[in-house]
Amino acid sequence: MEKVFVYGTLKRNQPNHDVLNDGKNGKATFLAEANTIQKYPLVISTKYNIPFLLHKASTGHLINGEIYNVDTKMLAFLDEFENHPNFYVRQKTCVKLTNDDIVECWIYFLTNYPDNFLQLKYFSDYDSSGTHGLAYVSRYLRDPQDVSQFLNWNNLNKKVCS
Ligand code: PCA
Repeated sequence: MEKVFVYGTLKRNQPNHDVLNDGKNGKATFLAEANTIQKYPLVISTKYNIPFLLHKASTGHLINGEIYNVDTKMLAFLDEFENHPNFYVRQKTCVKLTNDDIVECWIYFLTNYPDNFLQLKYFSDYDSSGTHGLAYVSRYLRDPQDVSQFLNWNNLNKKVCS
C-alpha cells in the first residue's frame, strides 16, 4: 500500500472523490486528515478553475488535506487520472496528522507552471464550492483541445487571456 495526500478535488465532498470509492479503479482507504509541514501555494487557475499545489516550498500556507492508503492499482489509476507526470507530478512529501505524527505521502504537485500563477490567491483548504466562487469544471465538460494545451502553458495563457 502507498499513502497519498489529496488536497483538491479528490477530497471528501469534492467533485472527483468518487473515483477513490470505485472498486474498478483499485482500493483506497481513508487514513487521516493532515496538513503539509511546509508551506506551498495552493491556487485555483485556468478557465476550468482547477486546484493546483505549486511545487514551491516556503510560499503560501500549510495545506489541509486527507491521506488515503491506496493499492498499486489505485495509484496507477490516479497517475493516469491526474496525467502524471505530464501535468501533475507525483512527489513524496512529509505531512503531519492532527495527532502530530509525521508521515511521508505522495502528492500531485504542479512543478511546471507559468510565473503568473504565483500572483493568484493562495488557499490553505480547497473547497470547490467555497466563497471564492470559482466553480470547478469537470474534465468531461472541457474542450478536448485544451488537454494538449494544458501541456503547453504558453498556449494556455494566450487562450485564457484572449
Ligand atoms: N486532484 C488531486 C490534485 C489536485 C486535484 O484536484 C488532489 O485532490 O490532491
